[in-house]
Amino acid sequence: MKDSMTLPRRHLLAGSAAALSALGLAGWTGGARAQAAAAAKPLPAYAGWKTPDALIVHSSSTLETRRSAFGTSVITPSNQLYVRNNLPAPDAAILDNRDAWSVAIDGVKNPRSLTLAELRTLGVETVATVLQCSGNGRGFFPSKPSGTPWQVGAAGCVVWSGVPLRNVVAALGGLADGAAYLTGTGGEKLPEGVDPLSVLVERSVPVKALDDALLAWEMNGEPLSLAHGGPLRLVVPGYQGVNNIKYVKRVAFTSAQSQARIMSHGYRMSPPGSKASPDQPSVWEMGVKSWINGPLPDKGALKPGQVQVHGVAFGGTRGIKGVEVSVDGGKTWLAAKLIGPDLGPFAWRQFALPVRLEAGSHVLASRATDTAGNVQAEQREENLGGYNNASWRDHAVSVTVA
Ligand SMILES: Nc1nc2c(c(=O)[nH]1)N[C@H]1C(S)=C(S)[C@@H](COP(=O)(O)O)O[C@H]1N2
Ligand SMILES: [Mo]
Repeated sequence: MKDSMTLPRRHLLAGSAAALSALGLAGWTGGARAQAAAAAKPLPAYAGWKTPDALIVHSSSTLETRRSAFGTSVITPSNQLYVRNNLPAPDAAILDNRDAWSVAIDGVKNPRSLTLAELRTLGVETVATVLQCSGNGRGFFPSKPSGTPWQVGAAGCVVWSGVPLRNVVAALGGLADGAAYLTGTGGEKLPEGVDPLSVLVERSVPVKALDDALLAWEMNGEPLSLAHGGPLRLVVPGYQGVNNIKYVKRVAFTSAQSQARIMSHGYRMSPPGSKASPDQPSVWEMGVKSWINGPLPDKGALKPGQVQVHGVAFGGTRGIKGVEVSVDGGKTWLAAKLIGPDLGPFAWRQFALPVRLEAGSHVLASRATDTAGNVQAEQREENLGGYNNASWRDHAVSVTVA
């Protein structure tokens, strides 16, 4: 299943710049930016409360956080967080009575449905996780895979509150025999006249994910919004975004993976030139990755002198041991300092390194190492769908000092 293809914003910018130069106004970048903003798509209604300036609207179901909007704080504010919907979001009326939302739990000794009100009595925990679309970084693939050309902003670090799924399983007598996968089903209304399995958002992850999974009803200290899966979401810490099922209506412990197309053929690491198939690896656990959020080239040339190179780093299911920064495109590396609070293995860490930059152009890169010693790769793993891009070279930025 691919994101719908939309005109990248850089084309709008290029278009406006060309229009301005035709009018003899080339170089009047304030005007070019205003014109590009006017041409940008508006936020869709279900996400109308978000901050437009912080987001790139690829389509009504794909909103990306601007790299410059990540700033230097650890938590991504909800109103700046990316959105990705494979189906139209459900009607906002599902939030009218949150406590009445019910989720069916199958593949346990005593299967039954539980309301959100009942779930709240079974326990509560808070966990910070990186929520990242597996297509984040697809925009850097030279092969131009179909799908949204996300750069770095199909990701954020957010705080969830909800009940540990293992508490729910314990309350229902434990896992039934033969449970190999944890399968979550989204509660969207399916379009009519098509095979339900071709559109259903249903994903399976290995059952070991039960150790950390949460049924979450709050994000960043607020009741979960519709855009992010309210009233209830399956959160699988350390796993790619698609496995974190919004408006979750069923959780099943199954012996086989879901037959839904989004599981069997979508989100597979298919070799270039091949066809997606269920025997290829699915996008599950995230790998070690980092990127620089400043300085960025979009504000024009920097003045010679000291800058704070800063960014974020995460290890998927593991914490971060360290981050190195290069200001010469990866020829030499310096250890950056991990800054800010450590919110646990599933959150990202902020890093910073003060460096002096002299006049010229400089390629800034970052390279993270997780607590198991895995080092962020230089190259992306080529694949049909443009998934799992963690290449430090692809995520480098080039800045000019003058
Ligand atoms: N029910 C449901 N859950 C879903 C999706 C969806 O379309 N429907 N999209 C998935 C994908 S591909 C991603 S990247 C994340 C996006 O989460 P967000 O929109 O809260 O940022 O949700 C995942 N969970
Ligand atoms: Mo995604």
